[in-house]
Amino acid sequence: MTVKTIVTEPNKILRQISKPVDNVGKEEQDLMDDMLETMYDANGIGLAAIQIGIPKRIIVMDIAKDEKREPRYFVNPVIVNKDPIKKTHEEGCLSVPEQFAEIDRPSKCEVEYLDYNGKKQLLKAEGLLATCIQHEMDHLEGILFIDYLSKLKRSMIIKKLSKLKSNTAVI
Ligand code: GNR
Ligand code: NI
Repeated sequence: MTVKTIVTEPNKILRQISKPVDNVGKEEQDLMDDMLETMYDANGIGLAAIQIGIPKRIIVMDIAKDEKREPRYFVNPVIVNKDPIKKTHEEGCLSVPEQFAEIDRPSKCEVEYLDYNGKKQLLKAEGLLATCIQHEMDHLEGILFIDYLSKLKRSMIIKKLSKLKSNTAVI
C-alpha cells in the first residue's frame, strides 16, 4: 500500500470523466488499497480514483468515527434512487484544500455498485453516508462541490488555491 499524491484545484485532471471498470481484479484491488491509504493519510472520509489521477469509476470511503476502521469500496457505482427531500451539509474536499461550503443534496439515495471482490451490492444511504457518496460520484463526472456555488464564490476559491499553489501569500 502506498500513499499517493492528491490532485488539487485548479487542475484539469479533476474535470475528466472516469471510465467504468470492466473487471475487479488485482490491479483494481491494489488501486483501492492505495486509495484507502491515501485517504486515511489525508484524514478524509472518501476518495475517488481521479483524485490520485486515475480516471476509473472507483471510490473508497470510511465515515466511521475515531480509530475503528470501516472501509467501503465502490466500483462502477450508479445511483438508482434519490429522495426528493434535500438536506444541507457542510462539505470539504481533499482536492479543494481548506475550503468548506454548505451544499444541498438529496437526503437519501440508493446506490448499486461492485464491492472489493467484484460482487454486486445495493446500499441504502442517508445522512453523512448519502452526502459523501454523492460527493464522490460527482468526482467521477468531473464535478466538484464548488461547482454548486455562485460564480463569484467559486472564482474566489480557485484564486486562493492558485495562490497557495504558487506559494504567494494570500491577502
Ligand atoms: O474528507 C472529506 N470530507 C467530506 C465532508 C463532507 C462532504 C464530503 C466530504 S468528502 C471529503 C473527501 C473528498 O474530497 N472526497 O472526494
Ligand atoms: Ni472530494
